[in-house]
Amino acid sequence: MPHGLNVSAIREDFPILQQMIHGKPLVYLDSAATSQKPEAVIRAMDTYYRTTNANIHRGVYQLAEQATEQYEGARRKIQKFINAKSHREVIYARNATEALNLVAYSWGRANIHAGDEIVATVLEHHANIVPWQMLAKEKNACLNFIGADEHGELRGEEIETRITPKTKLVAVTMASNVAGTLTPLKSIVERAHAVGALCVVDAAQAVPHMPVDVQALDCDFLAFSGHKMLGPFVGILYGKRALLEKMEPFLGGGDMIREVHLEYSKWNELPWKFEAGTPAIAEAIGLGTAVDYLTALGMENVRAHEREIVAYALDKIRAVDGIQVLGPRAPDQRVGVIAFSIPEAHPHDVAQIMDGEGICVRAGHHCAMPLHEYYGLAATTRASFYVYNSPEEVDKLVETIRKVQQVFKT
Ligand code: 7TS
Repeated sequence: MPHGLNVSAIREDFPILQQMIHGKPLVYLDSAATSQKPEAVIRAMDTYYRTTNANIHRGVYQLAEQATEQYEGARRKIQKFINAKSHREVIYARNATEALNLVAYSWGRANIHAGDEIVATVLEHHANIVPWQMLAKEKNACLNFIGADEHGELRGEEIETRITPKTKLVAVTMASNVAGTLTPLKSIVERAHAVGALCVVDAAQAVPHMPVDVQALDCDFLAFSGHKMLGPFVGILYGKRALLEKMEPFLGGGDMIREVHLEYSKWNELPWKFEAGTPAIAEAIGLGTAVDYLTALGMENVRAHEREIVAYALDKIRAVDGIQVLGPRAPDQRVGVIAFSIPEAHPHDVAQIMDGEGICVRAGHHCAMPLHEYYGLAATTRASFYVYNSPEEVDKLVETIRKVQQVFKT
């Protein structure tokens, strides 16, 4: 195995994959929406509730100290995983969406003014469009988009022309959840900084699938979701410390303060200034365990496995007559997401027939309506892959695509 992942051994770690759906083995091809969880993550959360459950940061008794240690320990694992300089740069959020909204609210509302430009791309998930639309509307700023070509690759020249001296913020995905495109992030960050703008990266489809080093990228903010990387429902915002220090809090309440008086309050230090109220403690601990699991597999190996499986799937799916596949042609330029359209069948019908075979795929616009509009498609069917998917499962997917074509043959 050139990539060093033993998929059949990995599958044994995922209890959910052991079941049958409609009498067929479950083939889970929707990890871009949420990944499955290994036994170790489920156990970490279960153990927390059985043995350690207490609120953090406030108790002096042993359980509370242990809970705090585990919650903060998980933060340090995540810090190391993305190579952040300090644990103070790693903020727990509800999900990637909330992490991006935190930037729009706390940084955006103080730093975007009338006439400023915010630049995003047509590849973005709604989570990296709508907060900027809201901000632009409130501030009378302008929201511009870098376009893509027919293969879902960003137009290089537009990185230069759209990001201008008026640009204050560039919001860009690292990997598209529909086209699968890996964007030229390094040059986008460099261009943003060259005009004095900041760059916020939506890495929801990248951090789970490849090594991501925030210092090497030099991005200012980076958001991702624990639930797409074998962990539970919790998200992360990375931000450069100097920026976070200057920002006002997002939500107000307990834990994010140092002092509260009736007339005024003083904020807590980083990262807790951005963590108001009791957080998702068990989830944070579970994410720490997911990071351990991925680290043990090796993120280079995870990437190599997905590159292999997506190359295999692209070949097989493209060989089917009359199918339209979105995204870059080269597997090196994409993550393990393949959205496709079978012209004679509606994606919901495709997904339903797939379900009958035990195959989970997603149908719809995948929270990327503008990208579908850009390509003149109302919806697509999407298969997405992760560490537990095998070539045999790709074969089942392709077999079922052919079955769909038979059913809808005119
Ligand atoms: N950004 C990207 C690129 C995503 O793919 C998603 C979720 C998000 C942000 C938001 O993540 P959340 O955890 O805050 O919801 N993507 C998908 C998907 O493709 N299908 O369901 C959710």
